[in-house]
Amino acid sequence: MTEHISLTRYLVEQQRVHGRIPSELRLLIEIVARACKRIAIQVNKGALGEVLGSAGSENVQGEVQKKLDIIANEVLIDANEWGGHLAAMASEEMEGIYVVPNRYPQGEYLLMFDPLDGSSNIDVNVSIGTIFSVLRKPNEDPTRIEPVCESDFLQPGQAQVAAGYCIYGPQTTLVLTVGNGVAMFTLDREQGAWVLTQENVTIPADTQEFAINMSNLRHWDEPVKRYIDECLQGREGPRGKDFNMRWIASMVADVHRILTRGGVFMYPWDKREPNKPGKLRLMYEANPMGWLVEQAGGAATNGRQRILEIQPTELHQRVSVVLGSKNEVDRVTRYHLEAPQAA
Ligand code: AHM
Ligand code: MG
Repeated sequence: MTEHISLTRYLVEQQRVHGRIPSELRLLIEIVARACKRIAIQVNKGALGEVLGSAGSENVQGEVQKKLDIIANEVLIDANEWGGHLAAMASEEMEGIYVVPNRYPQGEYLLMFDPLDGSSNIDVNVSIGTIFSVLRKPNEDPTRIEPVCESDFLQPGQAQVAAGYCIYGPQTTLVLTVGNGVAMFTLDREQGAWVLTQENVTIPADTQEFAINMSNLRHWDEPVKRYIDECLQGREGPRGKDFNMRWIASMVADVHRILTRGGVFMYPWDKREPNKPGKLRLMYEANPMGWLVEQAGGAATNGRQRILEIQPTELHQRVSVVLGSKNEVDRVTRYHLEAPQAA
């Protein structure tokens, strides 16, 4: 019989063998995983649970909130505020940070999340997910008296101590890194348990599959046009091979495919809103996904710079994203560096 390794056992062994996870961080990860189970239940109910459709409100980014965006955000906050492991949380759905209320002890970690990524897929029953990123509160100076604040979150992605996502698809899968490779856990619904189903996830360095919203082609910058145009020329073009395209419109699902069989995902800067560096958010989308991809042997850049090295200046900062199979990401990055920089 195959031995089932639970999430708890995996984390305990990471702690014991690799000395990676202090018990408070283990508690944090387990609580996030439990919250994802609750979100999965709501997602599965769909129309029966009256969770579909718009909530009739907008978030700080001016995007219409779906009912499930708000439900997932509340589930994550309720699950995490009492454990004593966190100082504060930040979310795509909240303008400012959420400081752990005074009635609970404050811990040393900071949690960020996109509670429900791929919102446009909810009502059409296509895969969606929850993305999370964990940082340590900086300046652990015992004499510090100022309360935790937004600037404590503004750390580059390479400071993350844990990151992952949960995909709500045909299976519910939790994908996690604590800096020692990437592990995948599938939700066993009969047991209510997360079971380790893949360890040492590896992205092949080469690929013949790209993911980009092609309808934005006319708005892209030259290096992105050059790369995609070469892919589209297939076997007859400079790449000498045919490429396939996939676009699920949920970063979680596109990244999950790339972690499973390789590929390159791009959400580049475009001319529609030239003042925005990109569509996706750095702190709770690009950083955790970038770290997972790097931990699986892939690469993640904004076209010019490694995503994990970007010094954030705002909580809801946006960024251009190129991630996945290393040789393709390196190529796209080279095309950007060779081109004159856009104004
Ligand atoms: P969301 O966090 O509001 O759901 O938006 C982010 C999503 C990504 O998951 C996905 O890659 C992209 O936006 C889809 O964009 P588009 O609408 O251009 O297909
Ligand atoms: Mg998102």
